[in-house]
Amino acid sequence: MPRMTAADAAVAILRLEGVSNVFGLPGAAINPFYAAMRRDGGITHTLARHVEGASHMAEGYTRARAGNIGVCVGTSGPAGTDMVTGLYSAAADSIPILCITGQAPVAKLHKEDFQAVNISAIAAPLTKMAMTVLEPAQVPGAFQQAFHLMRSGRPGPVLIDLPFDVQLAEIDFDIDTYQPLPVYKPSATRAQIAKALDMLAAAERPLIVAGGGVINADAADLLVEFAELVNTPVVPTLMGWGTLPDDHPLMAGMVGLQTSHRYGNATLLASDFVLGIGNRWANRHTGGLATYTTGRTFVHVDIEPTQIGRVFAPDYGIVSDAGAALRLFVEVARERKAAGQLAERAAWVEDCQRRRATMQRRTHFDNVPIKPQRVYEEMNRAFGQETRYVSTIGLSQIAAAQFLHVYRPRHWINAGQAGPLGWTVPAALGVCVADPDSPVVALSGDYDFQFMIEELAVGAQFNLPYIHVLVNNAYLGLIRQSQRGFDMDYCVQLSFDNVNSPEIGGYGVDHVKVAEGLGCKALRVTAPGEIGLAFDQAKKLMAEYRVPVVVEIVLERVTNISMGTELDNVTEFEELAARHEDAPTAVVAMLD
Ligand SMILES: Cc1ncc(C[n+]2csc(CCOP(=O)(O)OP(=O)(O)O)c2C)c(N)n1
Ligand SMILES: [Mg+2]
Repeated sequence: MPRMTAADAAVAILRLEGVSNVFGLPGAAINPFYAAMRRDGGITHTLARHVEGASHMAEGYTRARAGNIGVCVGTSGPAGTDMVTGLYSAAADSIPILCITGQAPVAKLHKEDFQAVNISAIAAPLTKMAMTVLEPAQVPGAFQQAFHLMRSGRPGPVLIDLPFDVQLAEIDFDIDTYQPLPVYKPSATRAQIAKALDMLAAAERPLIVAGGGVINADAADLLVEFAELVNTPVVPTLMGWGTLPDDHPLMAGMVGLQTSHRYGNATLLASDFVLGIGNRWANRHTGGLATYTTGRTFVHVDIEPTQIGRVFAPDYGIVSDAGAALRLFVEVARERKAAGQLAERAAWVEDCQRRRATMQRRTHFDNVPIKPQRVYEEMNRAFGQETRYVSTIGLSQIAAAQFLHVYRPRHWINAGQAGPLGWTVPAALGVCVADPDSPVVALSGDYDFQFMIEELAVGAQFNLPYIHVLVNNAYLGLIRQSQRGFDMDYCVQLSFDNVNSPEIGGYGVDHVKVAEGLGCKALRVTAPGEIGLAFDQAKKLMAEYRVPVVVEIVLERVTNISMGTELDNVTEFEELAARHEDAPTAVVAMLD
């Protein structure tokens, strides 16, 4: 039997499970693992500047391509605790990442050894498995199980913690006969699908809600095929945005309190039946449950049995992988169509389209300082359908979801549930590593950008070019807006007079200088007419220098973005679009 260190076995398994990239940074307690990676030679390592950054890079890497699993590696103690936010973000959005940490030697774990922390206990509630491997011979099994769990059922992260002596210990391990464990994904039965279709057939104004589970199952094509067969409009959730292209005639708009469209909410409220597939009824999507559910019937399809009924009791629940369910939905719907048994629904579809063409928000403003709405209009003009957008949280993200367009799955890569500030730069870098060929455009508010700004150096060092649109209002904008309810503007200002950059007029941090200092290119825009030109210039700089290019857009300090407490109670702070010129890049032309 071949003998090798447990660390060598771990690296060999990573390779056999399809890992070719890892994100991380070494420390003494994880050096045996790094030595094994070096001996192997087949894994590309991206050196993060902050361990939390490595964990978000891993998440971006997973989310860019079906089948990818991002791996982040750090040493013992603070490296593991730094990655806890990454585990939370991945768990909250059902994204598998594998987090590998070094640890003090087994015999020292209870002796308060230097940087020994019980990371598997800390990570337990955020992971599908968090294990400090105490026996070297268990290392292969731990890794095999990790991949099985990450890929099975509801996807999510795993942490494996490797004590120093465990990594170095020699074990017997036969790489040649290693086999990944089978993946478990429950599948709906025909009878269940037929029943759900009967319920849909009985409805007059049905909708499909498509969640991130459709993307995780790589089943967007099936979703579109099914929606077309039954001629039923689709509401993508924030995590499911891109499952149906925004210009599809069955796109009904997004629903929710913040990241939503006026026509999406109106259509949901006008519906009498909702078929949710691979979604979680997130509270930013539903708002108050009475408003969301009263007067309509629900079917919920989810891969995780205990998700059915968690938020509210659906009229019917089906436990299934979204892809497996959609394959059957398509099959049974095709048979019913051939038998002339499907409802026609043209009037309802037209109704939804009419709302789309009339209930738009205004984006075309010529103000200086720039109003944020105009930025998204210019982004729609400048960036094509192949663009992958990356963002986390803030007024910037909320407005982006209201105004940008997404045409493909995995082209809106957003920390939808956890929304950790600082996620955007590293996640965008992970996406660039996974897909160097697609244009990547990240979007941050100034605070999100400042959180993990140092990761820009990783993009410069490893030549990971992308465009980072930075909308700067020198405010914790979303929190400023929510403080209106407390009648205060307290601890949310990011503005100050920068003694080195008086020309930026009290907006505080000189992001252009910082980005340049980290080895990136950066441009600043202060007038709406310059935004498009800056994007063109950024594309050229990116191609020439192969580094991240930051386009900072200086916004007006205070803009309130549409949001509310209930689907029927979203406050509009700006004048609405009245004619096409008010929302010139809307996918459906505004009917005056
Ligand atoms: C780690 C973390 N702390 C706090 C928050 C709460 N939070 C959400 S948005 C926000 C302000 C974001 O400001 P900025 O990035 O400038 O975006 P803006 O809303 O101004 O567009 C804060 C503090 C968070 N999401 N994550
Ligand atoms: Mg801000």
